[in-house]
Amino acid sequence: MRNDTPVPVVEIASTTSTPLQQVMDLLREHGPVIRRRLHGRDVLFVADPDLVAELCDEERFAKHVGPALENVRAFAEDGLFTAYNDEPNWARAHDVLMPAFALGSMRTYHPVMLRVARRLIRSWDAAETPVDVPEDMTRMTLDTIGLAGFGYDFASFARDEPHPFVQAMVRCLEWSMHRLGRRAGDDHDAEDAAFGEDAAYLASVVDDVITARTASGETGQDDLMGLMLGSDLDHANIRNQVITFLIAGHETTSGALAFALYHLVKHPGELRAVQREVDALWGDTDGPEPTFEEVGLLRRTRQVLNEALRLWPTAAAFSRHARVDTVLGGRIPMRAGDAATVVVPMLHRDAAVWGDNPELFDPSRFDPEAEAARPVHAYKPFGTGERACIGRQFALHEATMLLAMLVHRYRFADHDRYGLRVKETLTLKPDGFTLEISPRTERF
Ligand code: MNH
Repeated sequence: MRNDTPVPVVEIASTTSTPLQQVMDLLREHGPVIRRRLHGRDVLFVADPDLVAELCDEERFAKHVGPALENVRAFAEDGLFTAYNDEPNWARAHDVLMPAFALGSMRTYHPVMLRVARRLIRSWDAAETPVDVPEDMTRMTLDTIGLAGFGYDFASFARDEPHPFVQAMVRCLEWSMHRLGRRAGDDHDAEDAAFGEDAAYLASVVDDVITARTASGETGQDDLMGLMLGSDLDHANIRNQVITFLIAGHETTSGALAFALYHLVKHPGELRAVQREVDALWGDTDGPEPTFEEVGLLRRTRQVLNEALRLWPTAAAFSRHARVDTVLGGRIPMRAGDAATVVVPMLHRDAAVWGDNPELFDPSRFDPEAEAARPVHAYKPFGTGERACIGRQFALHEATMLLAMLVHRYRFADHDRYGLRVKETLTLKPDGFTLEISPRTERF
């Protein structure tokens, strides 16, 4: 794009239930940077890799808590994800919790992750009907973060319906997303009252989690809860962190797993490639006991997840604001405080970076040589800089192990020829994706 090309201005209301995919379409139509006039606000949406690289410069830009995250603040307040950069509790909690996410800490979580992976397998072994993939991935990731982070068992596989915490959380996320599309003058009292009840319920579950832990006397444990109870974080902030981690710690990982299975089922050759990898490791062992080190060896499986997160990064947008008056890309003036939103799925489809078939699912894009040849800011499923995802290693360890165990154990049948519908609840999931499963009888 020439340097003096004006930024297209688009005025289209957002009353859709898939606002992110609407923005993706607008970027496809108008080019990789647009200004959108939305309900009296002006939002700059960016997918151009050079502009995103500038937005990732921590000297000039910082995380922006935009309207969407402001709405999430209504129930997560100053938790890590929604805290303002200069809110003292962000740095305080970040310092307290960082050690729990160092690569070495994953070793500590490994046994719990394995235990919960087994729950999913037991449930799938017993399942007679097609399984609901996103729902079961959510059971798995919620139980994992509950147990690994807080020693609390949601026991999701013992329930027919998703845990009420999940239901309330999804409604809170939907409320915060739909609130963005509100028009002035409409009456939303009933929605807001229902939201208030859900938010209060989330807080009450979290208070139970905290009480259970303090009552057990095991406050010295070095998981997230132990670190926080042993710190000078106050009760209100600990509650906000627990809500934050219970949500951020499972919702996106389960979506990533569901998309990965979706792509594998649609690309049998890629499925065979990961099966070959796990068979080489575990052969005909019926119930392998993956070790921590083995998960690190599952290169192809990890590449499948990376590629799933390229096409459908489950936390699909993040925002940045200018620290000082500046000019983005030499042509877009921004005042200090002005914000831009990175539309990650479109960044991840840029043809100059990803080649002329960016829609194609191709895990070999994450071969080490291909990765090394790419600009560093071309792939951003976990955000950027100081406020990037703290749980990245956690998510990738958990998801890689589970995906490997599933492809080792099951054959998958795309029994209803599923056509992808991406559901948006601030995060992304393949809506209504079910699979018929049976034991694998022959291995490579
Ligand atoms: Mn996570 C921040 C994506 C898994 C906890 N996460 C972010 C951001 C993205 C993101 C993007 C930055 C948002 C922004 O800039 O506004 N996170 C993901 C994805 C997965 C994921 C795609 C899984 C796949 N995240 C996890 C897990 C945990 C977690 C697992 C916890 C165990 N994430 C967080 C927290 C933050 C965050 C906490 C906020 C960090 C901060 O601002 O200090």
